[in-house]
Amino acid sequence: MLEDTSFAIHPGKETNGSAVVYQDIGNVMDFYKEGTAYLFTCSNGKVTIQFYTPSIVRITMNSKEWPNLNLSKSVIVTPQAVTIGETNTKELLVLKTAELVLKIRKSPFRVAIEDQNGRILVSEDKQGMAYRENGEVIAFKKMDKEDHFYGFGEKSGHLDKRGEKLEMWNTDVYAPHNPETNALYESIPYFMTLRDGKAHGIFFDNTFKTYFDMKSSEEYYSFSAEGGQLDYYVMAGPHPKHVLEQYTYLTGRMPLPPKWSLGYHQSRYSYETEAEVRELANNFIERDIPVDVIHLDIHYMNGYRVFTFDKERFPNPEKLIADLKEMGIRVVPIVDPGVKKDSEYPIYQEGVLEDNFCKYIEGDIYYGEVWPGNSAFPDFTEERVRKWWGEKHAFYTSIGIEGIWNDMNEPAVFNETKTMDLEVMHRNDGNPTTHRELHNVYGLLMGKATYEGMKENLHGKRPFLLTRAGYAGVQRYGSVWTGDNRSFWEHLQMSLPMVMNLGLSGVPFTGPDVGGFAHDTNAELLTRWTQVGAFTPFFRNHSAIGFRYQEPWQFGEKYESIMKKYIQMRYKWMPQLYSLFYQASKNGLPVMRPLLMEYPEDAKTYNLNDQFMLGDNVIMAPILNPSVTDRAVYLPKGEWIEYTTGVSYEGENVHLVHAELEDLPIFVRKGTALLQGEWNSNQDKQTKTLTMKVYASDSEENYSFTFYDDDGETFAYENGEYIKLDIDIQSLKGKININIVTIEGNYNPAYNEINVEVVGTERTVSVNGKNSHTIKL
Ligand code: MIG
Repeated sequence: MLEDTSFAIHPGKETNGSAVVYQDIGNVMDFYKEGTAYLFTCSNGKVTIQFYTPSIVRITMNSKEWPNLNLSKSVIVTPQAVTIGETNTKELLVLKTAELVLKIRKSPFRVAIEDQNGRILVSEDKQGMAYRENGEVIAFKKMDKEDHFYGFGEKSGHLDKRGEKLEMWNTDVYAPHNPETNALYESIPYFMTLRDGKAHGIFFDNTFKTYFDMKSSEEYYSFSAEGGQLDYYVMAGPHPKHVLEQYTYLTGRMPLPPKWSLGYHQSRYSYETEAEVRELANNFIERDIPVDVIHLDIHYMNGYRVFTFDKERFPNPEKLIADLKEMGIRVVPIVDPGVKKDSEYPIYQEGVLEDNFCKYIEGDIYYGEVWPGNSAFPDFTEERVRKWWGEKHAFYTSIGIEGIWNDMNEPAVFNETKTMDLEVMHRNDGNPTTHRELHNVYGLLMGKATYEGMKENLHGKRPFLLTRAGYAGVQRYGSVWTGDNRSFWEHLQMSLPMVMNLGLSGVPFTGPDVGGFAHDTNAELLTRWTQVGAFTPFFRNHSAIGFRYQEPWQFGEKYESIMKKYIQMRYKWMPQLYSLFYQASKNGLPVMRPLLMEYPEDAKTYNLNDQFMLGDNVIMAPILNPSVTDRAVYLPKGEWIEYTTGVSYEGENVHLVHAELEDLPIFVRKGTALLQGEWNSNQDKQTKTLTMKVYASDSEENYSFTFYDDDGETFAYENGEYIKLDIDIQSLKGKININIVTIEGNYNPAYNEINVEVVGTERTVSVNGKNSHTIKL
């Protein structure tokens, strides 16, 4: 029965005019505090409010019973002991921490959240929190004229999602990846709102199909789910960087990846034989094109059975892997979740006998058609099954494999719905529930099983995981590529906001298939894309069966030499990149960022899609169109130097820059510094000469940054085997003062000093007060 507080809204043409009826949560009848939670009994449901830190609050609504606060697959922390001030009047309950003020109106129940300065972060629209008889839950929030929305994980379209309606449902989308294709492989129901230079975040931790609607109204936006609880966290910011630190405090940060995984990856669906892989590797060596990883797509397996090699195509994988490793190249094989139904296949036998596959409630195994034919799917929602799957990876690690590529883990199934039957009942560690509820976390949990299993099997070496599907928190296990794009200029363009929004969603290690997956690429597109790829966090060239091969040498010497230059540049920039990855592992900040992250006060950055930053001081302005050699570049506040030409540019200005096919415009902010290594050879990728380029400023500037390094492949850094320098740089008239604020760790790198090189006008340089151009380590 719906009470009189129910209301109807007309979300627009989509419903053909028929109203959708929601039940409002109603009035607060009673509330009390228990432990860290405030519990409210309302006329039409129950609500809890918990503070996780002074700047993070969680609100959970359940229409029937007390909210279950232990369902999260993403949140890895519990509430801290936060000091809360409390003022209770007849109309209002005010809860105050050092960072947040919650004004809870009682009739009807509505929450307005402000920061300690009275800045409103979120306030509920007149409709508040509500639900429908079909189980849908929804929150309506007021939308400000100045609100801009970012994050939302992996989405097509532009950076700012105002005016969009987004759906979260992990989906294998071979085509088309159009601007309106918004359910893709990853679902990260999280976003950041930027309003007048200040930011806050909302994480809607609901694993059902969810929607975010910033389109239907100019007065309010909403987020909703097909079922479950309305369960969301508000993060106070106020800087976009704070929001990301707060969000990744909740959902975790990426562990330091192995350094080799930051190199260039070459892939193809598929390199089909050992001979082909050897020839490919030789090509890289002979041409002196850097490569760290060759991926093996599904053809390496025996009839697409995971944890097998095809004996004819790959007669001696162990030898292949050892030989490639000598050449400085690692092999990463693909592993899909589908296990072929074949009673003579050990993985299938074990899976059935040990009861590890997803089943219907009645007990029948769910079978779906995927590459191996009819297949069963491990129930990754169960710890026991994750362990089993993880242990199976000894098959790979025992022959020298250190990285795994998880595909098809939405899970994708070749049928009408593209996925598993929604009625399948997952075990879910003792809390059984349907695939409808857990669909969006299947990939995350496969990633967890794989990463943890690989880590265990590698005995101290860092595993690398590449995963297609995921949910909030996926950064704890792997890197993400953006799936089956196509060799279109439009897809090169779209990859920038896509990767930037993934970065704003806590996932720093991402990138698209460079050159485009489906469709035939062409020389110019591949060259421009490789220039961009050299600076995206994940850098892999991958292409589909039946389309043109797109290794860097496929289009002749002219293009090869340009691509080679940029792939080598990737390695020259490795010390800089690795230091940024270190930061990401510490505070969750993305390696590749939109400009708005560094310049939130500057409205010109709010929907700047065709430029990006690497860290806090470098702007890339690639050419993203065919036959084009000029483009406009917006440079924010400060003075900038173009990396290759050394030309200076004024900030807060749009400049027209020229870039021939061999040029990628890169701008470094004056007053800052860049760490540069060198390219030696595939067999020897270690930096031996480390240079710090200081971009001298003419006005007084201070810049602080951290340089980090370690062995790049083990967990020895956890025991102090690293080197970390906090460096301050002061640009003064005619002078650069470098101060090593702290130096930490006992790792001995191959270089024993950092050479300081000043870019710009002549300066005297001092290190810790003494005239010198070297930092001794
Ligand atoms: O149904 O393994 O996105 O990268 O090459 C296609 C074959 C399955 C989809 C992946 C793609 C991979 C391909 N896979």
